[in-house]
Amino acid sequence: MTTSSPRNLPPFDWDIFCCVVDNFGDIGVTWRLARQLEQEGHGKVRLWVDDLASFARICPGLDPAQDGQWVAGIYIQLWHDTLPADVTPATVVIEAFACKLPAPFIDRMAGLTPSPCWINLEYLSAESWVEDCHGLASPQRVGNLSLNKYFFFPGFTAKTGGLLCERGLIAERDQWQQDKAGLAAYWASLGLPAQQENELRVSLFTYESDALVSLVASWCQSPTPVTLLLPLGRSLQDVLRGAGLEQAIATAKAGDLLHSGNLTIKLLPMTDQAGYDRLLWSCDLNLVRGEDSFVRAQWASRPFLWHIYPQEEQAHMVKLDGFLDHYLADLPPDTAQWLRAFSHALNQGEQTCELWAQWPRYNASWQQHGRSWSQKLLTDGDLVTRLVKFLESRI
Ligand code: TRH
Repeated sequence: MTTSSPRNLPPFDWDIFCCVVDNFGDIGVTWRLARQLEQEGHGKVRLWVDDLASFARICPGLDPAQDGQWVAGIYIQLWHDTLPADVTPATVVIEAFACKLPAPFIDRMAGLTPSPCWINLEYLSAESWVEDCHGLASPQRVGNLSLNKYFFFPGFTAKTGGLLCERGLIAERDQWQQDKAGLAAYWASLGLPAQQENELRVSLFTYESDALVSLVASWCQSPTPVTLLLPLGRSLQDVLRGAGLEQAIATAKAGDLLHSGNLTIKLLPMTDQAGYDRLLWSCDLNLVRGEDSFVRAQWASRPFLWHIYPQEEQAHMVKLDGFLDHYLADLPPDTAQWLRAFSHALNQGEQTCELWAQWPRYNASWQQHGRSWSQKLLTDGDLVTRLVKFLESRI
């Protein structure tokens, strides 16, 4: 189960294990966590990833052919069946999303004194049970030893682990959003003119949904211009169908600029995460998905719609409503009702034309809400601050 490799690696403070289930969310979250820990001075981080090709899509500096490599100050180790012979577990070992650590690695953890602090970083959910489970210990038997594994749940309330948000991110966002010349230069870098006074700019990074077809059709018929920024991916077909541009599906590529009625569609390549954040900060409305883009849309402080990752037996709708209960709590009841109906329609593939027709009525209060919401989320600190505090009370 082990191979030797002369690598002269430093002792690590953090080992983070990530199994890429599908798409980019698992690696997206762990990569942000790794960088934030390193950049904010919490020590040396090693990130174990089982799929470097997916990772490279959001991290252009990564070479998927390397077994081990340093990127942005993080040591990235390809996680395969064979554990490097010289591996010593770090002080803190994070198993992301219950990804199951390799048994020989757990044996080595158990052989250390003091043993590493073992954290299972869970998926984000706004459901109320999360508060009861956050921070709980689960004793694990390793030979005749016992190691505690702690459940760490991200979340939206003080009794959870909070959300990933880098120090300085909010100030950077504010500066970006206030810098008119900078924004014009950004749009120009994407091959677009500066935004017109009455124009709406929307980013869209969702899964497939029939709801997109009717939404995009509404934008085509909008009395004012709409520009859609569309990173190439799973929503392409529905979007182009909605725009009546089926013939462009087969040949669509990043950089293309398409027109239908009052809608302009700009197809974008995937960028690194900082580039995606800037896209979210620049748009008036963001359609996002999964876990990480969903959180980042909240830091953009702009209206957003969440296309949640679909689960069996509609379990995701319970999660969606759990979030909406928090998110909509401070909005006027009619705005809240409309937004809930809109979120349900997007997630259940229903018609959205009539819902979209209400946008001019609710847009202003939604915009305003975006700002207060992002401030409220940080009242009790970001995820890394809470994680470090949690560990201090355990180590
Ligand atoms: O990609 P996702 O759908 O990921 C997931 C996974 O499927 C996972 O298994 C599931 O459990 C989880 O969703 C809920 O959505 P997410 O989480 O938004 O991740 C996308 C990542 O891609 C995010 O880190 C942002 C990043 N990204 C870029 O870095 N550049 C880009 O251009 C774009 C469009 C996204």
